[in-house]
This record gives sequence, structure tokens and C-alpha cells, in this order.
Amino acid sequence: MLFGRGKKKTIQIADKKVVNWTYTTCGYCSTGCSIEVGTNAEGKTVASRGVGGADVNRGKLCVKGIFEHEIFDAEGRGDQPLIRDNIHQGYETTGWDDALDTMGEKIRQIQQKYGRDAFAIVSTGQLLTEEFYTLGKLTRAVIGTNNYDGNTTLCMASAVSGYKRSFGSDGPPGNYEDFEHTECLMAWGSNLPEQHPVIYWRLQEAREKRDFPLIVVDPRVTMLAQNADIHLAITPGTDVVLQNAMMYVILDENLEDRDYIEANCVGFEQLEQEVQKYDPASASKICGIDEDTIRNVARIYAKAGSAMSIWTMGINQSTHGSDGVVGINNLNLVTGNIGKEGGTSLSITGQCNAMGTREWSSCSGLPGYRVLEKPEERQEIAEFWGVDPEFFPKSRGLTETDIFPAIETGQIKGLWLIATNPMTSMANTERMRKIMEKLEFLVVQDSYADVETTQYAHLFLPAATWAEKEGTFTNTERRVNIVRQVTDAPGDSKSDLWIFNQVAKRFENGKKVKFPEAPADVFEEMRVLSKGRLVDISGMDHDKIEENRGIQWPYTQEQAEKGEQPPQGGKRLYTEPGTFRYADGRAKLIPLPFIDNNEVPDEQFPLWLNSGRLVEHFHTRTKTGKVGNNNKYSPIPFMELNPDAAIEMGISQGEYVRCVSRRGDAVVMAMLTQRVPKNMVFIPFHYHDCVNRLTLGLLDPHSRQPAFKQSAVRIETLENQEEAAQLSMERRAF
Ligand SMILES: Nc1nc2c(c(=O)[nH]1)N[C@H]1C(S)=C(S)[C@@H](COP(=O)(O)OP(=O)(O)OC[C@H]3O[C@@H](n4cnc5c(=O)[nH]c(N)nc54)[C@H](O)[C@@H]3O)O[C@H]1N2
Ligand SMILES: Nc1nc2c(c(=O)[nH]1)N[C@H]1C(S)=C(S)[C@@H](COP(=O)(O)OP(=O)(O)OC[C@H]3O[C@@H](n4cnc5c(=O)[nH]c(N)nc54)[C@H](O)[C@@H]3O)O[C@H]1N2
Ligand code: SF4
Ligand SMILES: [Mo]
Repeated sequence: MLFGRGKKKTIQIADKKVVNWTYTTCGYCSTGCSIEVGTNAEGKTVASRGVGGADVNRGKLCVKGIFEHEIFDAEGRGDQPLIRDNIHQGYETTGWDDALDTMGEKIRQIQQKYGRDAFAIVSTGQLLTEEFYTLGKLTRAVIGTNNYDGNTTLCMASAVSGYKRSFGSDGPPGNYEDFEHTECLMAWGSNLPEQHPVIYWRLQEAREKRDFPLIVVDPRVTMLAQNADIHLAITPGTDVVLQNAMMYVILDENLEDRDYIEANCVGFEQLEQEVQKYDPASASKICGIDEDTIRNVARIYAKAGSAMSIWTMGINQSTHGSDGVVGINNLNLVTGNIGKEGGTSLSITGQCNAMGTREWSSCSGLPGYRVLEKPEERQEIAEFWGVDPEFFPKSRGLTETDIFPAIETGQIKGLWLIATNPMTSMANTERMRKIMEKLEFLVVQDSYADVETTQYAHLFLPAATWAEKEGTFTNTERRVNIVRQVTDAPGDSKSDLWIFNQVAKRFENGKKVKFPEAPADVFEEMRVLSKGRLVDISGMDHDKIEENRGIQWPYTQEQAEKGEQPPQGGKRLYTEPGTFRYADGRAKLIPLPFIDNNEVPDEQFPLWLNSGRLVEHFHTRTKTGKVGNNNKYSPIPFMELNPDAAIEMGISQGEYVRCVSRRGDAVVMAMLTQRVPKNMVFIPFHYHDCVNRLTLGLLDPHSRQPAFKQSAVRIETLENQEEAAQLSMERRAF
């Protein structure tokens, strides 16, 4: 018998000859999976596996984590500092001493000539928290520029801003366990199965055990939308209108939780007044969701015993990003869904340590969610670091998206980019190119020498990446987990922590301020500074974090001293009335007038351009573009195009076309799919010289985050397909 039991072939898993497994935390997305990397007898990393006892992933990994051991010796790594006088000549290799002396000298020259803030620093969400804290200290206490920010302005800034406006502080109040309790989940602009596959698995597992409605708001039929009970294909950029209309229905039908509002909120009357303008019939004309569906969704959400919202870039990357977050918070506050099991506003964060930078990098202020605007917080940190508090600015400087225009206009002359690749990831890259060429001095500190941005640098500093170093990450649910060192960095590349410490030595203040060398000693400084703060990690240390496969903050010294096992970090924030972070302990309900300021399709540019990500790739592909098992799924820059639109335009599957906006053009392969509506195309932003040549990137007024997902384009067919294929691939960089 062909399929007889005895004949069945067992699957053979290739023996990778692993002699040692090292515990670490995944370095791609903010899910925060615990991962073990296997090394063979020669010390080469040969395998990755999920950690069974870890609460986050319970043994699972996604297609990026499974091949993560391959990134260490992938092509294009930097292994020596590179230097040149001007960007029109080739680089020469140099030693660290020379590289860092030059860097110190150039920064000083620029600051002396043009002022302290004429040198800017832009970092990332992908360093270790100990590195973020050290960079913050270096920037605030030693170099002293206020033009310091991270790529998180492209990513989480709207969530941060929205949390601050509603609750008085940043910090996601919920966790993944809330999926197991909620009676209704609304996902706004989040493609969880592709972008946070393991969080999605946690959600699905909860739904299999106990069904509850899943409502997805996304203009595309994403994988999440396909699995939803209700899919709301919203008109891009109009989520706030839908939120206001839901609020209208809730208040009109008395579905709000009066007791909760009275005990916890201010601003109800102003909100009620504004919402009157958004009756479902009028709102539906703007947001594209019919009025009955708006009513239905509002009732399901408000009547559920507990309801939660998750969201990602479909909300944050919009000119109404911060308002969209406040709108979600408004809905949850009015229905009493904050700080309770299954009732929360949970921003799904992006990069592996987007949370760590928010907490400790001092980008938007001072460490431990302190702000520059409060004299007592400046005083406290100045004393701790041993500097004059007058050295600190008294309010926050420019964000990343304002730093680049300030280079364009000549206020900023020098820039240090750390673990970010804006020549691919910023909107309107043609403008970016001109901006970069204006810099008198650009330092790029990256693990890969072949990143596009290096083409504009005067100095390239090769950095170790991920598990070539040691320290902590914080994930979406405030869980601090540890990255242990698995292998050595290639050649003469060094950890970012080492680089920051060496840069400090090139400045007068840097000789006075203490810069510990060991990551555990840096953690100790953060631990002390966190005492009594919202982000209290004073009960943690590196070993304890590893033993427990991560601990959620807050976790205080007092809790640790009580010795409970396993340590129960803070599962939720704001569980008690009066604990919101405004002085009166109350949350703010904020009215959200909608101003339609997006670039919208018109006769000349008739299609919406939407952009985002794919499961197999991470960002600008510096890592996944070189891992065969990831890259093979989508090596070619492409565009999702609706088949009916394609018929009308005479475009067939696999044909190369030119996509044109007011900013520039991109040559991409047309992939026909019903995932996008007829009036929209979607292009992943993973490829160089591709979608961000087209994007406008209008900024949110509160968070300064760009609207990467709302631009207008037209499509032109191309006669010479061979030439087009070549152009598309050449631009792709690698
Ligand atoms: N595989 C993989 N995973 C990743 C990353 C990666 O590069 N690759 N990056 C990580 C990072 S840094 C981030 S920030 C996250 C991002 O994670 P997500 O935000 O989930 O991913 P995106 O694809 O950017 O966008 C999500 C959805 O927003 C929708 N959208 C567009 N416009 C609107 C709108 O106006 N309203 C609404 N409601 N939705 C809209 C898009 O159609 C898209 O499906 O992923 C993280 N995880
Ligand atoms: N059109 C469009 N554009 C977008 C988005 C979108 O949805 N659409 N999303 C935006 C979002 S949410 C984000 S987060 C940004 C991401 O944009 P970027 O930050 O520019 O993207 P990455 O490719 O992650 O860049 C990180 C760089 O750090 C390097 N690196 C990795 N590890 C280390 C390390 O340990 N040390 C150092 N020094 N370097 C390291 C990598 O090689 C890489 O070059 O893109 C934004 N741009
Ligand atoms: S879900 Fe995110 S953290 Fe988990 S393995 Fe995949 S990329 Fe890594
Ligand atoms: Mo992001």
C-alpha cells in the first residue's frame, strides 16, 4: 500500500552538530521572542530555536528568527573604520584611534563655529538599552547637542505622544495575556500575522480557546483582515473620523461607563461637544465605512465585558497619528477599558528595542521617562551624572524629521547616524540625497558597510550587532529580556557601547562623567535611576532577567526582596483609580477635530500609494536581504495592484511598470492581488530607491511622525521590459 503505516518516511532534520546553545532575545521585531543560538565545535553559529519556557513565544519563532544565526557572517559587514575627506573620493581604512580622534575634533570644530546644536545625532530602536542609556549620557552630558533623536520618530512617536496626551506618560498599559481575557479586539492598521507573527499566534490561540469578535481596520485585505469577523476597509488617513463616529454612537445610546469616567477622567464635556459633529451618516462619507457598520462596531465594542485595541503603523504613520492614538484611548476610557484584564490600549511596538529607547535613551528628554522641561528632573540627573544642570537644554530639541530640513537650511552642519539607514527609510529620498550632500561631516555607525547611507559619510564606524554583544531589550508588553553574547563581532568592529565610551574620552566632560564599560554596570545605573519611577526596574538584574526569560516592568526592589517566585512584574498599568500620570491622577479625554490635510488621489495621480512590510524582510533588508531563506520570497521590488485596475491599464502579472508621484518614480514589478482595492497600490519599503522616492511624508503636528502610508501616484507602462527589470534591480542596491 502506497501510504501504509510501515512505509511512512520520517522527516530527517539535518544535524547541525551544535555543541552549545546560548540564550538570547530576537533582534528583529518588538514581540521579544526568547531564542537560543546554536554554535558548532568551531564556534560557528549554525542554528536558532525558540525557547520553550519563555512566556512570550513558548518555543515558537517566525521565519526571521529561525534564520537569525545567519546574519553574523552575512555579506557586507563592516570590519574596519573607513575615512575620507570628502564624499566624492573613495574611503581609506583607518584605526579606531585615528577615527575617533578625527570624530571628536570635527564635532568640536562644528560646535565652536556654529553652536552646540549644529551637530545632530540620530539613533534607532535597535541598540541595547544599556547602549541607549550611554548614548543619552554622552549626548546630554558630554557633547551637549539638543538636536538628538531616533528613527522611532518614523515609527512609535505617535504612540508615545498619544499616550502622553491621554495618560500623562508614555508606557503601554496592557500585555499579550489580555488576549486571553478580552471579549472584543479591535486592530487598527496592524498586520500582525506578518509583522508580529508570534503575537498573532498568541492571539489566535486565545481565539481558539474562547471565540471573541476580531475587528480589523485596514484599507488592505491583510492576512489579519482575512481572519477577522469584521473588516473595515477604511479610507486612508481617516481613522479619527471613524473613532469620533463610534464615540457618537456610544454617547448617543448611553453605552459609556459613567462610574469609570467620573472616577478617572477629565474633559468629558468637551469631548461630547466635539463628537456631535460626527454622526455616522456624515462620518461614513469621509471614512468610507457605512453608517450601519459604524453603529454595529461601536455597540459591540462598548457592550463587551472587556474590549481592547491594538494598533501599529496604520495609525502612527499618519498626519493624524497622535490623534488616532488619543482616539483609541478615548474609546477605552469612556468604556472603562484601561488597566483591566482584556481591556486596554496596547500599542504594538516595532523594532526589537523601540521601548528601550523610549525609556532610557534621553532622546525626548532624560532617562527613565524624565523630561527636560522639569527643573527638578534636570537637577536629579545632573547630580547623578556629576555635571552642571545648566549644561542641559530646558526643553526638547528637534526630532529626526525636523533635523533633516534643518540640514537643508544650513542650521545643522554635522550628523552622526547610529543604526539607521535614512537614505532608504525616510520619505522623499531624492530630497534626502541633496540634504546629505550638504553635510560638512557625516558619521555612519552601522554593522553593515554596504548600507546606502554610507555613500554620503565621511567616517564609517563598524559596529557589532545583536548577539555579538550583551544587554537588554524591552518588548511591546514592557518585558525586559536579555541578549547574551553568542559570537564575536567580525574583524575590528566594536560594540556600540564601546564606541560611545571611547567617544566620551575625546571630550572634556567625558573625562569627568563616569562611563562604565560592562553592560551589567550600566544596567546598575539605570536600576538605581528607575526607583520610584513608572518604569521601575529596581528589582531586576541581568541574571535574574535571564532566569525568568524576561520580567515585565514595573518590578521594584521591594518586590524582589520579598522573593516571590517567579517574579511578577507589572502586568498592567493604571489598574487603580487616580494612578494616571497627570498631577491630579486623572486621564484626559481630548476632543479630536479632523482636518483633512493629506495628499489625496486626483486626476493626475489617481491612486493611493500605501506602503509597509512583508513577513520575510526586515526594514531596509540590511540583514534579511542577505539571508537566502528570507530573501528568496521577494528578491524583486514589487507593487500590489488590483487585477481589475490592471485590466483597465493593460498591465499583466509580473510586468515591470513605473510608478510616479510628484516627488519621483520607482520601477517595480506588478503583482496582481485583490488584497488592495482598485484605487490603491501597496509597495513594501524594504527596497532601496523604491517606494520612498515617491512618498510625501507629511508630518503629524504633535509627534512629527511622517504619513508614509498616504500619498498619490499614477502608473505608466514600460515598453522595454528587459531594461526596466535591470533598472529595478540596479536600484535595489543588493
Ligand atoms: N517582518 C517584519 N516584521 C516587522 C518589521 C519588518 O520590517 N518586517 N518591522 C517592525 C517595525 S519597526 C514596525 S513599526 C512594525 C510595523 O508593523 P505594521 O504596522 O503591522 O506593518 P505595516 O505593513 O507598516 O502597516 C500595517 C498596515 O497599516 C495599513 N494602513 C495603511 N494606511 C492605513 C490607514 O490610514 N488606516 C489604517 N487603519 N491602516 C492603514 C496598511 O495597509 C498595512 O496593512 O513591524 C515590526 N515587525
Ligand atoms: N515608506 C515607508 N517608509 C518607512 C516605513 C513604512 O512603513 N513605509 N516605516 C518606518 C519605520 S516604522 C521604521 S522603524 C523605519 C526603519 O528605518 P531604518 O532604521 O532606516 O531601517 P533599518 O534597516 O532597520 O536600519 C537599521 C540599520 O542599523 C544597522 N544595525 C543593525 N544592528 C545594529 C547594531 O547593533 N549597531 C549598529 N550601529 N547598527 C546596527 C542595520 O544594518 C541597518 O542599516 O523605516 C520607516 N520608513
Ligand atoms: S516574531 Fe519578532 S521577535 Fe519573534 S522570532 Fe519573529 S522577528 Fe523575532
Ligand atoms: Mo518601526
